[in-house]
Amino acid sequence: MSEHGIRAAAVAVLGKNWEHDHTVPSRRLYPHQWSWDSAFTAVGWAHVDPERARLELESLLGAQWADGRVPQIAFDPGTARDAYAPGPDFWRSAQVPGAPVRETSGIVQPPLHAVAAWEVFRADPGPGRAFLERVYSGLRSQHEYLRRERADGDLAVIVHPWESGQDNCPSWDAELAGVAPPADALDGYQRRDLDHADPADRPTDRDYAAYIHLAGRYRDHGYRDADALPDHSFVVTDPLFNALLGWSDEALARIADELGLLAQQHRDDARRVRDALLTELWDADAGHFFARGRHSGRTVEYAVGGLAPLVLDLPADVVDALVRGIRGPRFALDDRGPLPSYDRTAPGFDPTRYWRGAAWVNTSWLVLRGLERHGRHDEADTLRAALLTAVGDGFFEYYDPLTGTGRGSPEFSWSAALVLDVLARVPGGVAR
Ligand code: 9WN
Repeated sequence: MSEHGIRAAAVAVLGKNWEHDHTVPSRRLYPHQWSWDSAFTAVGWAHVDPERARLELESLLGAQWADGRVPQIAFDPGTARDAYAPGPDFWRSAQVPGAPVRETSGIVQPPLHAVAAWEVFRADPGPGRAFLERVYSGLRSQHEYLRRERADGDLAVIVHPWESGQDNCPSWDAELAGVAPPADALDGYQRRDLDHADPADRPTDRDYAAYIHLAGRYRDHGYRDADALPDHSFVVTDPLFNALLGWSDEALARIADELGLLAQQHRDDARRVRDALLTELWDADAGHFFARGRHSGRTVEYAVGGLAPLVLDLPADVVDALVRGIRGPRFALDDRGPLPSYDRTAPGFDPTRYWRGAAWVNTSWLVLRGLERHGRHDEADTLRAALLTAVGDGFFEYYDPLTGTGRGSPEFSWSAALVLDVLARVPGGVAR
């Protein structure tokens, strides 16, 4: 398909998934508003309809909690309460002091939102400046929440695999091994995802039992981190989550500069996250960033999230090692499709199961941005071509990295949105 055809098809997918003030990730599988999906989608909308991009981020921030957390899911009051599980009746946010009027889940997702807000501003600076004024304090308190309640030194922890955005990534297996859901954890629970997706692609029931158990325990502590975390069995420091925190700190600094506010704190935060990623999660021998569990220690799993720190300002030797990994057998960069979510050479690699091998557009887009930042234009051009090849047959939720076949939801919002961004950037990383 021509670039013109891809662009038109991507705009059509976003239009179909638009729901009064936000974009659903997928009409059937994910019929509400998801946190990091909205950030990715806003980046795409910025190229074709900046007003929708602004609405997307502002509607999500309208569901922010008083403590600053931006919820993983903001439920659409017009959608059936049982259309997605676990739904609002499981999370019960309405019973929590400080939760917004709109019902939400109680966990978070990777904080890409300040980056998205900055890109939305740059696409349309006229109305964009007032938009930045409206969103800045919410974005700042999102970061303050993570640093206050989720601190692991200068990094932030996640307390549920869903908070990573990479739900069943093998990097969580060791920490999840210590989670002991009761045998009846899924009794009375209907996995609505299996109504719409191939069970062979989705997380297993065993993983789901742990997800529900962990979420229920966190909820039963009133989502108060100080109460919940001391004996919480899943506490992980994830390189992707923290890379996006640091990247968004940089964006907050630019936003503060634009608004004539003090930006130095944000620059210091960004530097501290970068330095801590290098001292805490970088493995120079392996040439990869690895996640670390509070109980299980450092995992040696080569997940695509371990490449995400490329979006930050890194030393040249670290960039060189990451690029070698991208080109090597584990990620096998070529122009046929996105990078696998997990090491192709690992025994547990599964090319179609969600975050255990399946290739996603969003993580490749992050790596692409990182390669551009570091002037690795050959690899960036290959990845750009790979993304455009993949979506030629549709904006799927994920792709089989061995065959290029699209899988999961066929009209998936961030796949369309991020390809709009790819098309708007010429090879070499300069915006068109
Ligand atoms: C749980 C919406 C979300 C993405 C995640 C992806 C998947 C949900 C699920 O879909 O997670 O949040 O039910 O599996 O893993 O990254 O935000 O698109």
